[in-house]
Parts: sequence; C-alpha cells; structure tokens
Amino acid sequence: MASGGYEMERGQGGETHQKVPAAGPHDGQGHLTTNQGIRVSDNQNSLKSGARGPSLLEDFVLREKIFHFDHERIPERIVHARGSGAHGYFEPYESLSDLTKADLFQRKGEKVPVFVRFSTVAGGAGSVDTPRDVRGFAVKFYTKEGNWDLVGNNIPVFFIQDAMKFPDLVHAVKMEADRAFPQAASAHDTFWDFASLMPETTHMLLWAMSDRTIPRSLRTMQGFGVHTFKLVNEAGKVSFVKFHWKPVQGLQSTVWDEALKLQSADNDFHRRDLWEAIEKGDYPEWELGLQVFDQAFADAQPYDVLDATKIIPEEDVPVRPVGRLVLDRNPDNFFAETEQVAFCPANIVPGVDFTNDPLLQGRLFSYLDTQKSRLGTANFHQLPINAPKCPMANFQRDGQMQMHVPKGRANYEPNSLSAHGEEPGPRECPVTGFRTDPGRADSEEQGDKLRVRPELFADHYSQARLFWRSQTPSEQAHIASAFTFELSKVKMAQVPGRMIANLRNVDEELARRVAKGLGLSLPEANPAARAPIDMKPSPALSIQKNMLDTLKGRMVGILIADGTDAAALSSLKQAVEGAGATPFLVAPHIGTSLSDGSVIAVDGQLAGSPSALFDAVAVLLAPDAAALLVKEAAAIQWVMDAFGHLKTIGRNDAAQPLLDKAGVEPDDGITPLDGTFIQKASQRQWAREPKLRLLA
Ligand code: HDE
Repeated sequence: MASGGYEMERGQGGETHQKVPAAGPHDGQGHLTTNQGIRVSDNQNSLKSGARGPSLLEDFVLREKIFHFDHERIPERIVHARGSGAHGYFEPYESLSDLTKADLFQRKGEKVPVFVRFSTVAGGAGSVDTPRDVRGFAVKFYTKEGNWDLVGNNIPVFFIQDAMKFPDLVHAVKMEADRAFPQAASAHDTFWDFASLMPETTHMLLWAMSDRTIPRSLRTMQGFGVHTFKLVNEAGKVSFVKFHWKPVQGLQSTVWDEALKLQSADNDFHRRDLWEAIEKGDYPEWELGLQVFDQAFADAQPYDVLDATKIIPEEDVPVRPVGRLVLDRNPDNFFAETEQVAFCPANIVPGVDFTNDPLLQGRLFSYLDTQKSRLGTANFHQLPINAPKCPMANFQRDGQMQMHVPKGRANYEPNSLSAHGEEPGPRECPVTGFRTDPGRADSEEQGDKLRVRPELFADHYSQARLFWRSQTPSEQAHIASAFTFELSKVKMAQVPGRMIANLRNVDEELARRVAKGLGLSLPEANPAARAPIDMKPSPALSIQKNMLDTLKGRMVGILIADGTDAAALSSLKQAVEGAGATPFLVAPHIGTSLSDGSVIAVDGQLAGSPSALFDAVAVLLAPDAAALLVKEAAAIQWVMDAFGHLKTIGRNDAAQPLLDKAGVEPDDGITPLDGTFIQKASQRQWAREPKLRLLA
C-alpha cells in the first residue's frame, strides 16, 4: 500500500497495477467503496465475460457509478444561474437594539456566519462572467434565531414594479425562444422590445447601461437589498430601512471593450478573482449600511418608497455603516454549496419585516416554489448549506429525501402525549416567536381588492434623470454608447425609435446622442404618464466619484522578455507588493532568462495573458527584446489594449519602441517605472478616453 493511495488488485484480464488516491466515498481507512459501503476491488475495469467481453449486467459497481453520474446535473436556476460563492462572517460595529430586536444586531463584534453567492442574471450556468448584466448579491446569515436571507443585487433598483411582470421580463432578456441566442446578453430584439414598451424600466436601464453592469471584480461592486424593509425593535417600534453593501476596496468597473476582451481571455474572470483573493488571505470585505427613515419622511417624498424602481438618495438619508461582511473561506465543494444553496427573501428573523412593495411580495412566494423544481424535494432545507445553525423543531414530516429521523409519535399539535410519558414535541412561543408587524404604515387602511398601482408609481423618469445627471461626463458617454451599442443589435425596426422616445423624457441630450449614434432622427417624446421632476443630483450614484486610490488587492501585469534587467524587475515587484497588489509576470515564453543569467518561470504566457486581466501594466524590456516584440502582434495588442482601457502604463526607456508601435501617446498615465507608476497605477486615465475612442 502506498501512502495516501490504494494499490489496486490485478484486474480480471491481468492488466497493469495502478495506484489511485483514496477520494470520494471511502470507509475511513482509505478504501474506495460503493455507496452501500462495499469495498471496490477494481476501479479501472468493468466486469466482463473473458478479456474481450461481453460486459456483464451483474456489475453493480459499474452500474452504480454510471447511474450516479447520469444524474449529477440538476436544473439550473431560471435566473442567476451562473454564480460564485464564499463563506464568511458578519460583524456588527455596535448594538442596534434601538432599531431592531434581531439577535444578530444586538452585540458589537459578535460574528455571525454567512454564505454569499454572487451571480449574473441572464446567462446559463456555463456562461461567462463578464457580460453586461446585473449581478446578484445574495447573503445568507446563519443567525442564532434562524436564517436571514438578504437576496439583493448590485443595483439598487429593479426593472419592474410588480411581480406580475417578472416572467415577461425574464423571458424577454434570456436567449430568444426560437433560436436560443444570444446567451447572456440583453443586446437583442426581445429585451429591447419589452423594455421600450415598459417605461417603468427606464431608471434601471440607465443603471444597466452604465459601467455598474461591467464590474471589474465582484469585490469592487456594491450590493443593495433593493426593496424597502422594516426593522422592528423590542418595543414594537417600526422603522423603514434600505440595505446597502459598500465594498471596502471602493468601486471599480471595466470599460466595455475590456469587458468584451475579458470574455475571451478568461470566462471565469470573476470567479477566479474571488477564489484567488480568498486563497491569498486578501479577504473581500463590505460594510453593511442602513438608510433608516420613518413614515413622515416617506410621505414627504415625490416618489413611493414601496416602488422598487426608486432609490432614496443618500444625500437625503445618509447611509449609516453598522457592520462588516468578510469573506474568508472558499467553498469545499462548488455543487454542494454554491449550486445547492437556496436563498429566499421570505427567510427573515424577528426584528426584520417585509413591506408591501408588490415586487417583494411576489418574491416571497417565488423562491420557495422554485427550489422544489431545482432541488427536487421539499426537504432542501436539510442540505448542509441551507440548514440553520441554530436548533430547529417542528412537526413537518416525510417527503422525498428525508434526512431527519424523528423519534416517537408526536407529529401533530396540540397533543397530550406527555400525559403518557411520551415526548410531546415543540410548542409555539408567543414571546420569542416571529410576529408580523401589524402596522398599517405602508398600506391603505382597508384596501379593496384591486389590480392597480399606487399613484406615484406612474413617475417613470424623474429618477432616471437623477441618475443621468449624477454621472461624470465620461460615465454619461459610456451610458449613451451602451444604449447605442445595444440598440444597434436590435433588428425590429420600431424598437430603437420607441426607446429613444422614452429617453427624451430622461434627458434630451442623451436621446440626441443615442439617435445620432444609430443614424435615426429624433422621434417625438413618448407622453409620460406623470411629468418628470428635477431632483438634486446624487454624487453617491457615480462610480468614478467613488473609486478609492489604492492598489490593495489589485493585480499589476508586468511584460518582460529575455534579457530583462533582473534588479529592476525585483525592485518593481517589491514596490507593487509593497502597495498591497499582486505582480503578474507575462512573457513570450514561460522560461525567461534575465540580465543576470538567471532563468525564471513567469506567471503567464503572452498569448494567454492579455492586459485586460490587469488593473495596471508595466513593460520592462531589454533593447533586443523590444526590437523583436514590435513585430509580435500579441505584444503590440497587449500595450494597445492597456492604453485603450485607460490603464496606467509604466515602462523603461528600452520598451518605448513597443509603446510607439502600439500607438501610445504620452499622458499622465504613461510613467517611468519609479514611484510615479505605483502612485498612479490604481487610477484609470479617464481624460485619455476622448482622444482614442469615438463614444456616443
Ligand atoms: Fe430574484 N429570483 N426574483 N430578484 N433573485 C431568483 O430563485 C424572482 C428579484 C435575486 O444566488 C430565483 O433560487 C421574482 C429582485 C438573486 O441563488 C427565482 C422576482 C432581486 C437571485 C427568483 C425577482 C432579485 C435570484 C431563481 C420579481 C434583487 C439568485 C433561482 C417579483 C433584489 C440567488 C432561485 C442565488 C433568484 C424570482 C426579482 C435577486 C425564480 C419572481 C428585485 C440575487 O425564485
């Protein structure tokens, strides 16, 4: 027996011995077994009659193995199918007992375990990480009073106001019904057909066409609970709340061309980035922030706080940081945890409550329902990733894949089994049990049964205008260009004009720029159901105004080749590491000889490591190598893309010919390889963009 392995017995036909590691089901002694615990003598050969067959039906080892394999896949999520998850904890900064009785917010510094899953929305489970798409940001808190799921997105508003429209929205955005393309993209007929007919989508469309939907990393995006929720304290006092997650690393997005190139460079760009950051101990972190307000504030606003297409500007209600979320452990198994995790907005704890937001109300039903299709049984809550980490007890019984083995006769209540000396089972607790807030604060006193929406829901444009006016000129150019790009993919002739007619209610200039980009004349504005108003711009809505000037947790690509100066490389790497970033060496060959004769193995070969993968780049070459690389398309493209993606480029003198060949023009972001490079490497050179890109 080899250490860590199992010496196979000789196969039926006398084949060679092989050593295989003990993995998967085993009996605790390193032996491979079937699911029934029977030791397997040969995991290489099926059972045959004679060396040349036929194979025998009685081979239960083969049949069990293939049977299980045949059923390895489960239905993927209808939306948010592609996701990446991690474990971590939430830690409150202070007690929030004045606001909520929720146990997890009572004690400063007491950690609550969490599991977080980030996702794209439109693509299938095997789609890429970097399409233009909303990102899911779902957090499961395993509190002492049961699981609380805050199932949010990286955008604080949603496309629609009422759950009734969700299947239509999702059908429209996913691949088209007859042709099954495009995968993971909103740039197609059915999405824009739907969106242009539904003015309530306009605010979210502005966000979706902004750089929010092409984040650089899952670690550099915000999260939002979206709906207004309630917090309830011990005395029963109710406050309204919006939940915010703010990344400690600040906001970072890509530019569109970079996002496209990342799709071909690395389909798993975000998943890998999250995994590697956690493996390195560079734990992603967010602050939980609350916007707390009362009914009087809600009544005074020109929008309805129950409308999920509206934000509450941070300038009106500041976001109060109340704790931090740290992700410090990768899943042990993607399927068992990230795939099988079942989030549900209806999972809340005493101290938190729902409002009557009609979108939220629909979600409260949907998530439980979908898990039955996806996970196949009403007992999905027993899977380890979904099970609460506090005690649970009730009289629910049986069902497919029941894992619990309840004892005794108590499966009903009330019962008098204790009178017979039997275990009576659990009882309700009117004191500590979850009680729905009876307050009518957010509802009509006595509602008739109507299929209607509240009056203020009819304002579809004011906040879209607020968002547009809160962006920098460069962000506005990105939004106008994204509308132009997406609508340029639409073949249904009536749709782009209809969309521009809606945009005229947001901003005339935006509408004009999109029309010009598409070669269309400006259509009549779509009559607005309710005339938009001008709200004060909110700087908090801009990414560029909320980036942090730090290299911490980022990646710097360094292009080298044979003959690169060893000492200069070593000090550059040290400086990058000193700033908290990771240097990533790229060269034409993995084995690269440096000026001192040493040969090093670089991290990535040039053809497979385009500069889109990095936050900033450096080019450190010997003159001979530069003379060769000016003929190498991959090297020219590497530099050209870094320039086009507005990244800071550090270079030594000998590398200049390559920069010249790539069309790099000097600006603030082209630096020598000294302290200036490190100082500027965290920044994007927005001022460069109008010089090299024809934006709408
Ligand atoms: Fe979801 N959504 N959703 N959604 N959603 C699902 O649940 C649904 C909405 C969000 O990582 C599904 O388990 C309806 C808003 C996230 O597993 C499904 C409506 C927001 C995730 C479902 C909405 C979200 C989902 C599909 C309108 C942001 C992924 C698989 C009434 C606040 C969670 C599943 C994960 C997943 C229904 C609207 C966020 C079908 C009916 C608004 C992050 O139940």
